[in-house]
Amino acid sequence: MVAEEHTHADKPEESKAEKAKRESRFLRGTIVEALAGPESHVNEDDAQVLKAHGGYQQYDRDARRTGGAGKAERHYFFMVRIKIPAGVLTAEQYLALDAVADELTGGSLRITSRQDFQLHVVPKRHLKATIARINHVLLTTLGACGDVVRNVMACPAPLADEPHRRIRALAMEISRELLPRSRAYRGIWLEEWSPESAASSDSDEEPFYGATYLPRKFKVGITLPDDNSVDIYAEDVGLVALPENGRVRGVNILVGGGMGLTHNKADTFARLATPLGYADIAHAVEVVRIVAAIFRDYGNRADRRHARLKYLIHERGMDWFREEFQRRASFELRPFVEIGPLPYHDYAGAHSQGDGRWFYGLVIENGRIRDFPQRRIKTGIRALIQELRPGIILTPAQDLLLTGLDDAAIPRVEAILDEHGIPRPTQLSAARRYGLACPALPTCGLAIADAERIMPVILDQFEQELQRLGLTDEPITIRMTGCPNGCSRPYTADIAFVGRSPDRYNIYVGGRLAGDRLVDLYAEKVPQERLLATLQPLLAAWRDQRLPGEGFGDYYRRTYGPGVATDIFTGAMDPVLKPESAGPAE
Ligand code: SRM
Ligand code: SF4
Repeated sequence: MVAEEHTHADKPEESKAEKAKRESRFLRGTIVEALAGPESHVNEDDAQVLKAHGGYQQYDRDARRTGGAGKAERHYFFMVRIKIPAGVLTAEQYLALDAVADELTGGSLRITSRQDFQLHVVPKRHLKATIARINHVLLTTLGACGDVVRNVMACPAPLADEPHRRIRALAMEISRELLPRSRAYRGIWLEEWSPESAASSDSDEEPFYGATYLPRKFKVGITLPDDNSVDIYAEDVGLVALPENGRVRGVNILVGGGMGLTHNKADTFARLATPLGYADIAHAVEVVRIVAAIFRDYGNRADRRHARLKYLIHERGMDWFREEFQRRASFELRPFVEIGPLPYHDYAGAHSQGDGRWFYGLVIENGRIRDFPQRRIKTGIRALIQELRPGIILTPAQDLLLTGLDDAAIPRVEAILDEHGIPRPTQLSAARRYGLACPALPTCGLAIADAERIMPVILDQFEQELQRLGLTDEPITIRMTGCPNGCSRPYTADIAFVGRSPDRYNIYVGGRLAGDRLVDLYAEKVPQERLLATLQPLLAAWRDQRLPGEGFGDYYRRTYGPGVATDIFTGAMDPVLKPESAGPAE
């Protein structure tokens, strides 16, 4: 094994973001001064550095639309993301976050598509108190955003067997191992600050990351062969732990997944992660460290649009990557073990944990926990957690599992849901259970169109149509994003709507819950009110022509061909979805 390298090979000119990181003195920037200043926002460089602390500067996109033009009139606030490895937290931690949301932010808690929580609409004057209070209950925002290893996901099922326990523990170990080490976080948010204390050290405190951290975000997911709810093929590095006689012996390693693409930029694409090999479980942390280190050393630092592992692998090829990996590894990489399509579970409703206890999966539409006029979701979940004190696991589908419940708790859960007007999971259609939408407008600075806000209406329409066709209970995944960055992982769904311009969407079809297949572009720039009408003929054809049990995406593929990137295992084709990759037109 070679020593850790920081070669930043082939180093052309660095991007603005690289410069901001380099000059930040290990994530300090001038955040302390900016927090103390009278403005409602921070400068561009500090906003960049703040991301690694878990904070995103945003502004009210609705107000900008209706208000006057120009930066000065923007109504700024921050989004704070809490990094929760494997999505596991305690009742006390939940209740503390619930209170912080009410007292210091816009009031909602939002479960993300990576098992985190986000607090939205945090005014600058409340940033320090918000982050400090999160830390007081032993949670952190460090590394939740920014150019570092992001939240490490793991299959959320709280089953009491060794493999499930092992992968949860592994997610936490990888997360700890690759957390930034800079003392800036503590100095800025947790100590009595002064410019001196927060700027205290300029020495190299980042043995792994170095002064400029990674070229961009880096995502890790871990699962078992019986569940793909983490969307393993969308990760920069995905580990599928393979049990033998009840114990995890090793991991299949997949690398180079990613969803983000840009409309009209043919050199950008979504890519499914491809097999690298198999390693003993004892080497799993080393595996992730090496893959991240190759990205650190060779990733594109001049053009952020191409600064993801998937582009590096696409450009240099898997053979180069495997060789580079092996050169750095202390062990021999073994051949990838063949695995079939991974099933998918949303864990809704009551399930046995296998230790005499139960868990109960709540379906939270778009992960948004707040009170709506008819459905008092925030109050209801708080009441549940105050009374039952369960364990909590957030899922990659923006849902929440209450864990460790005894027999008597299940009827109480359902009674409390009923009291607060929250539908029981069993009352929801499959489309509603499996649907995902990103936040988009009004908080996301990159949104082109709405997603979370209109998804409930879109699902109402699809539910009615699916009911008319007698397909209400068929598992189908419909995902929506306000732009092509892919935050709700649209490009592996049965059906995806991706914001193309305000109120218009590209429609993609042909993925499936197993997450191992990319979609085709089916129709472009469809007005929001025509989304259902555009898909109606295809839905009807699915009903009429499908094989027994055949899902929508599978029917589409059988009928219209394999599309761009279906076989990730043969390596015959690089599994990418370019912005213009079109399937058969209607
Ligand atoms: Fe994302 C940027 C929200 C998961 C790909 N994402 C953003 C930002 C921070 C917008 C920004 O840069 O200003 C969004 C904040 C909106 C808001 O108001 O909250 C945002 N992303 C989210 C969340 C909250 C969506 C959700 O519905 O839950 C998810 C937070 C995850 C977390 O807890 O860490 C979220 N983002 C994802 C995923 C899915 C995943 O990781 O499994 C992806 C696709 C996978 C991938 O990374 O390729 C994703 N987000 C992006 C991208 C495109 C990256 C790229 O390679 O081009 C951006 C844009 C960027 O980074 O410049 C982005
Ligand atoms: Fe924002 Fe686009 Fe991500 Fe949606 S997909 S949260 S609009 S960056």
